[in-house]
Amino acid sequence: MYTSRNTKVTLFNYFYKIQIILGYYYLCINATKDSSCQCISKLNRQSILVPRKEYCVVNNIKFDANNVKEEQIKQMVKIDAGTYFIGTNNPVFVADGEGPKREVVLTNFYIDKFEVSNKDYMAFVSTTGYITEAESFGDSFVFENLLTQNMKNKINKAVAQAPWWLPVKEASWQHPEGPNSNITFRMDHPVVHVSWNDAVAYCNWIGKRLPTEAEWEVACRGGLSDRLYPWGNKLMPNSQHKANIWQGNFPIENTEKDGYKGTSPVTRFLQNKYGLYNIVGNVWEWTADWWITKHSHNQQINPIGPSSGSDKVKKGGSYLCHKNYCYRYRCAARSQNTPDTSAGNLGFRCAIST
Ligand SMILES: [Ca+2]
Ligand SMILES: [Ca+2]
Repeated sequence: MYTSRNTKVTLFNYFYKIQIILGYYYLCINATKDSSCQCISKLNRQSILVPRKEYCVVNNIKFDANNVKEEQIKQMVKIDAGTYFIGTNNPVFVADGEGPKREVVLTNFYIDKFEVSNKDYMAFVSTTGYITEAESFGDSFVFENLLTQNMKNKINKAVAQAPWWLPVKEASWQHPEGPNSNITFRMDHPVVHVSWNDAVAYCNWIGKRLPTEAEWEVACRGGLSDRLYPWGNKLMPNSQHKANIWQGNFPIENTEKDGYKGTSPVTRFLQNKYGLYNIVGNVWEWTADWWITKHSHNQQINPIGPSSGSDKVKKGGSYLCHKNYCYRYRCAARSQNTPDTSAGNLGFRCAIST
């Protein structure tokens, strides 16, 4: 399966050179429409011209917790079956489909305590030889201020309306800021530059799946109701940083008051009563659902989102989020990317059904 993908690399790259131009035009148009946030919600690759194999159709697969190794279960928390609320009637970004507040009924599920780390992903790649889409395409998006001046001097393109996002050649999960960077001292940090397809491939390999958006948000809320964050409504209770986000004047000044300019270890910020870390902040997290912005007010049982679409839902915001720029480190907040998009602030965690 992985070998057949490798044979398409050359073709990907050929068409990519042409389509990246069209891609930036697309990004420019859409960024102009949505001035409320220029995170990476509009950073989408436009270059898939050959049929690709899905590793699975997540929503149609039944997973059995008994098949997942015991040590894996220890790294997860069980969310009990029940009736919960997701969404909000006080949306910050109405166009994102943060509302309305709506009732969902979920069956038992487990979700990872931590974002999937570089160490985790390396185990997958070492075993399977998997090639991520960033590696296939030959580049990925990196936040400018994480690059050395030497690297920036080599790049003459940037994303319209969000010029701090640069397409960096050979940026990948093993080289987050390009070929001269590495993850040697970041093995406990979240894996980044992984597309939705790359995330699904990992989850399948380890016997898990991506959480649905409803599962992710219920997990985020930690048993609280009508709260902004996993721990409550106050961003910094007792003056303590609860998440790895941006402090300072985005995008030119990052005071790093939470201790991190980029990613933090996946074990760093415990955020709610369920025992989840970095469920908001650090890196955005892919969910299984296709993206829509119109939601029914009616109660839904184990909702899995629409059956098809062009973008996948991501949740939680990242180390680049600031209230004045991308106030999306809230449980109800959401954004989207095409399944083949990757960037330096986008990762995932896995779930399983019971
Ligand atoms: Ca930070
Ligand atoms: Ca996160």
